[in-house]
Amino acid sequence: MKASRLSRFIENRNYDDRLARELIHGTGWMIFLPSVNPSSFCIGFSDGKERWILLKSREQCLLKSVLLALSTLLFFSCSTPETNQQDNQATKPNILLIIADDMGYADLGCFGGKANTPNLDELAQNGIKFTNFYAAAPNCSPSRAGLMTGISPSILGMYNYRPPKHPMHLLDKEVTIAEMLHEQGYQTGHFGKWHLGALADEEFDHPQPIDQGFSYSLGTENNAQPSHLNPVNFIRNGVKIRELKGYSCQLVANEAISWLDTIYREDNPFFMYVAFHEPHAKVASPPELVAKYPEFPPKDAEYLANIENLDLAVGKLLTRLKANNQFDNTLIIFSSDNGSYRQASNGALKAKKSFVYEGGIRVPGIINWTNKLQSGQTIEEAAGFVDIFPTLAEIVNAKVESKERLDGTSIWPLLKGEDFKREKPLYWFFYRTTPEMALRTDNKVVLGFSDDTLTLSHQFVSPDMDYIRNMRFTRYELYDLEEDISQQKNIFQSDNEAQNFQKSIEQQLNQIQERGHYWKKLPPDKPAKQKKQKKDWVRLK
Ligand SMILES: [Ca+2]
Repeated sequence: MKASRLSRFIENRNYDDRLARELIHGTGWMIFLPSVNPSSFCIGFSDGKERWILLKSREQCLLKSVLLALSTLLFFSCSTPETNQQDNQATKPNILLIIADDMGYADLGCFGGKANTPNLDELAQNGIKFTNFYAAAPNCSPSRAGLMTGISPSILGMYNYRPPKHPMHLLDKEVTIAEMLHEQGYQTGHFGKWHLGALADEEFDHPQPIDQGFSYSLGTENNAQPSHLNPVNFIRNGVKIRELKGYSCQLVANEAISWLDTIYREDNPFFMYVAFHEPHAKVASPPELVAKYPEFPPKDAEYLANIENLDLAVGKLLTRLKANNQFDNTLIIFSSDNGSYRQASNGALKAKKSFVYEGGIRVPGIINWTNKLQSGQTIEEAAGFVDIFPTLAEIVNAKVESKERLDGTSIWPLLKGEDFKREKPLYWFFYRTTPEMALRTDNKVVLGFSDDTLTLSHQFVSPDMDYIRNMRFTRYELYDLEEDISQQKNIFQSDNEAQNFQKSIEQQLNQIQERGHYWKKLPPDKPAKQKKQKKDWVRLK
């Protein structure tokens, strides 16, 4: 049974007394499933039909304790689709999507960085390195929403990063990579940061990883707390767990390996979404790795060691795949959800995390698939997060409903060395900083400034929605990225095609304003004293 359908049963509180009685009297067979709500749990009852009941833990606590021991094993026998199981392994690749959090364009060794990253460097060397690879937004939540759906986060309504206890989330109706692959017979697992909505929070009825296509999940709603070391806020399949000992990236890699060893069944291909928390602040790194960077100030050494620790965790995962002869037929994608908050980590790029200048959005991009892709390639064509969904859909031959909603284009022809034509320009919208929007066509990027006087609370608050709906650009910048990667020479006044670029970005803004999800119930505005001036990169510098 499809996980999202199960969640709808849970949402509908589809409680059936007769089924409950049969269950308790032991006819038929039953499956325990962790519920999205930690105070309740769900029991599946099979009598040839897919019927499900929800029991509250207080009412049935004894039953729960007996069933808990059976849960993990049986959970997966339920959530695996029944079709396409026989020939998937031969025809479809395993897919491993690895995302770093706040890693800059120039952090990895193979991108000229100072951190020691042999595993990711080797992955790039034996695969494809993208030098113009883009996150979907300059911040966590919107970028991950674009990655999961192939749709611009501003259309999805993910206009901002998602603060704790906030209504904004990736809507259940959106189809994620995990849902698309699950339908194609993939066994799916999420490991690490989520940041697409509230996790295991009774106050918010947000779709959980299981509702978005992941049949297994261990991770956090947002960042590892109190830091990467011994995090206390991990949630496994809807259940909050206690402090875990160790560093976040190693814990996440260990869980992914454990999933492969004990839960994954090799008659299906797998999709693993590994979203490391590193190197997002608060950084914590093993002292022996920090000691390898004595020439750097302590804070920088801690950051670089953090990148190295992430690389070691990636190496551990790859070693596991190689040991089981799974590496060669695994399509591996590595990137970061936005640019670094550390300027040096973005190399020559202008600005950093939260800005739509290149430093906020251009990130490392590596794709490796030994069985199919030529090694040692460098691709300069612009590509990015929103392209991943259509690319994977093409590779696994999945039918995409509402294809016209996709903002990304399949880069499968590009990966194979064939002609590639982007269907829609890449663009980035982030209203909390200025410029508010960037749109790239070939080598040129146009930026729009609203020059508003909006002051900002830290949250996405009620007046912001109307600001997004009504804002207008009052000035523009244009850069030729092939000539000017650092965006130092604004050619808007001199470029012959400037008016066309202006028209393109205005039209795209209009589409956001017409089609972007409208949040009706947002937190109220904050008192003026809690507000900050909107960040402007030029003024900041
Ligand atoms: Ca981030």
